[in-house]
Amino acid sequence: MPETRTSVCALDCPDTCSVLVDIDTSGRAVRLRGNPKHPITRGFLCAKVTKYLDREYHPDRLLYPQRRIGQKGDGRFERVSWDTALDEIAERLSAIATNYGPEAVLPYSYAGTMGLLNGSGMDRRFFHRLGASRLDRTICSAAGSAALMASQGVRLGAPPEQFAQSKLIIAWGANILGTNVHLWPWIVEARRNGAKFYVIDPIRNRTGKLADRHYAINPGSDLALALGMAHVILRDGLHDPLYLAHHSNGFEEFQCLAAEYSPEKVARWTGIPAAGIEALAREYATTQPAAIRVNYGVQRSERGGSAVRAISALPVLTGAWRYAGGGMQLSTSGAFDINRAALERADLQLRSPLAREARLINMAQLGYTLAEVNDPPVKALVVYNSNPAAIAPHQTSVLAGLRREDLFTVVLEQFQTDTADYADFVLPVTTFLEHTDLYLAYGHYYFQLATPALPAPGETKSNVEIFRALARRMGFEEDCFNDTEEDMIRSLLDADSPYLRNITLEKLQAEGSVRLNLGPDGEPFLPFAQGGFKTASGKFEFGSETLKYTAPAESRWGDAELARRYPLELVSAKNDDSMNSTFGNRPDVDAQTAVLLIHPQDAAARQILDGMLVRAHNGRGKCYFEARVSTNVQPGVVRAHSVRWNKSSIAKLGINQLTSERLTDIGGGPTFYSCLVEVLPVTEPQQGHSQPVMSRTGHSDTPATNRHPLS
Ligand SMILES: Nc1nc2c(c(=O)[nH]1)N[C@H]1C(S)=C(S)[C@@H](COP(=O)(O)OP(=O)(O)OC[C@H]3O[C@@H](n4cnc5c(=O)[nH]c(N)nc54)[C@H](O)[C@@H]3O)O[C@H]1N2
Ligand SMILES: Nc1nc2c(c(=O)[nH]1)N[C@H]1C(S)=C(S)[C@@H](COP(=O)(O)OP(=O)(O)OC[C@H]3O[C@@H](n4cnc5c(=O)[nH]c(N)nc54)[C@H](O)[C@@H]3O)O[C@H]1N2
Ligand code: SF4
Ligand SMILES: [Mo]
Repeated sequence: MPETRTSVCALDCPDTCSVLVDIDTSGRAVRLRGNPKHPITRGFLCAKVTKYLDREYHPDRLLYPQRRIGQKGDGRFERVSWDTALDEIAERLSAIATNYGPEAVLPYSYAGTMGLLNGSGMDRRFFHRLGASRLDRTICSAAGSAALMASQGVRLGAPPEQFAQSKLIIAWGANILGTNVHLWPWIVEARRNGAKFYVIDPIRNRTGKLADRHYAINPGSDLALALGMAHVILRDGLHDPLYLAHHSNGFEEFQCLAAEYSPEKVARWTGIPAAGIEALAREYATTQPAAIRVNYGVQRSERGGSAVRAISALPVLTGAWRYAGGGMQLSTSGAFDINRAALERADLQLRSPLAREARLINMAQLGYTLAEVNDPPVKALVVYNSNPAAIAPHQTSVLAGLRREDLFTVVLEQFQTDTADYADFVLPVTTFLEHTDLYLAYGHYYFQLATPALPAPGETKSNVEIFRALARRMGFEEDCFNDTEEDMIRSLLDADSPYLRNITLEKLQAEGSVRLNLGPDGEPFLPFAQGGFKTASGKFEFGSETLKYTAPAESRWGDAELARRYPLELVSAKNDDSMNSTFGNRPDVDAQTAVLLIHPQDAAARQILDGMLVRAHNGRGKCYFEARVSTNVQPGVVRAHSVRWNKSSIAKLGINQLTSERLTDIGGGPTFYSCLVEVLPVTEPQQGHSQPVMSRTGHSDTPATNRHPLS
């Protein structure tokens, strides 16, 4: 009988969709659809996950454990049994822990799956019990999260449904159509009711093109813009004195600070004319309800944390939090107030040979860590839910580290990624359609349970199963290593949180998706309408002492010598049709991520024509692209979509050859979008003189760059 099963999209996306899986009589899935009954998914999926069955049934899926036979990076392996793989891995990890101390083992994972069990469950228990180094998972949202924690004390935001009631919506470094498409229908509804929609983004992307106004801000200057807007609001007395008096701390200092940021001054940093800043600030302050959707694009630059903090001050200044359809959303994840201690069992570190809390290693500095950290050095790396060889900054140093002969590397993967090519063992894992997990969301307030919709192919296992089996091999005897998925869910729900009251495994099993308890039924959830900030003072903290603006050192207004040598700012933002590097094996995605947008003026100055093969380089490395001459970027800014697989790129050089390991102002996040480069045409010597090379990658199905003489 054909049937339809329900699942949850596990990709790192704020929308966390409820997915329907149509299955034919032979048991094969034939279609994925958005669940029409789910209040956020509302019957549609993004284009990339609509096509996910291609990935599910792809002939390149990894199905068996493999052991390396070639050089590191070659990607040559032999098939081995699970017993052989697990025995050998357990033996090597034990030996390394004994010889160097358990902190010589480093887990490396991010949000390849957002599932709590497979993303921060049995894996964490395993590494805590071992006494392994702890990984500081900063690669994405650390700066913005630190900002929200400092100012609001909690990561809560306006619910997406309420955007329909807004009269003014600002997408601030948020490519909503590409990365958060389920918010879009509410924006459409709001606009139908007369709302204005503005976008603040250095790039004119699909979202910017559909806006009433697009402010092409200089990369990394958002802190200045937010202060400039505050300047106008306060100067013109458009603030909400009652809200500020009751619910904020440090307002007087903030007022003094903002006074220094006149629109004229801010215009020079941001590239937005003073009159535009004036108008935007006044309109924002005098329109209620007004909502800001700020996404993580803003915080990937040197002053990114402070930028988010200053932006979060705007709805406090105007009292926008009072209204349904007002306020701000960066993340909603703070409402999923689960019992992390029970899920992750950090206490097991005390039972490890280390007998204390292990050291913390910043994942945004993997290259540095593998080269320099020496107390003890990292001797084993266990990678899952991530592809650091492609996605981590300063790729030359990351790859040098992965190539180290004395580094024992295990990679749990669905596909043979760039990172898997460097593994000593590759272990095949299930997809979200094949395992049980529980999903929180960072763009809405529904908790969702997924049980397997499809059988696990070949010998694939979930992360949970693999770490459970490894724990047994290592002789870890604690009961928690026998926990079933259901046991784990019960323990993480056993939390002292009003948001989780009455949410049980049984309820999740019965309903699939459960709205958190956010207050009385039928009443809008207004997280900060009456204050209720979760800082120590219980008030919004302006933190003015941290908000003085200076341009990012790595920008056209920063280090002058650097900017002279590398005069273009590279923004390597997300690709609409993929998910970081996850779909990098798809030819269409490969072509989309092979392109560099460059403004006609910058192209002309360098004799670059549309379609030409170009090289972007800086002091750290280089990467080749097909040039697309376009006014969707401003002069001085170039844009490439992330993240192409290294192995599909010319000379196997990925975009993160160009990015640095410099960290953000707060939170220790990476600064992917503070990146200066120079771009030049690639010329080939031909019959005595140089000829520019036309790239053929863009529109064909096979990445022609693979065939290029430079590869
Ligand atoms: N289709 C798709 N969806 C995704 C992903 C994907 O790869 N593809 N990745 C997922 C992940 S991991 C994340 S973290 C989220 C991220 O979601 P977003 O934060 O929306 O994505 P980004 O592309 O990083 O940045 C958003 C926008 O910020 C702009 N931007 C860059 N620098 C600046 C700046 O200095 N100031 C301002 N104002 N804007 C700036 C970029 O041009 C981009 O249009 O998306 C998730 N969803
Ligand atoms: N230049 C540049 N670099 C960037 C960014 C950028 O914008 N520009 N964005 C950064 C950001 S925001 C992020 S979040 C990171 C993302 O970087 P990563 O966290 O590495 O994310 P992905 O590239 O999507 O790779 C996730 C991998 O997890 C695997 N996977 C999926 N499900 C499972 C599972 O259940 N088990 C196991 N073991 N594996 C699974 C997938 O097959 C995939 O290869 O990249 C960062 N790097
Ligand atoms: S990637 Fe995002 S929008 Fe696409 S199906 Fe998954 S959760 Fe939904
Ligand atoms: Mo991310």
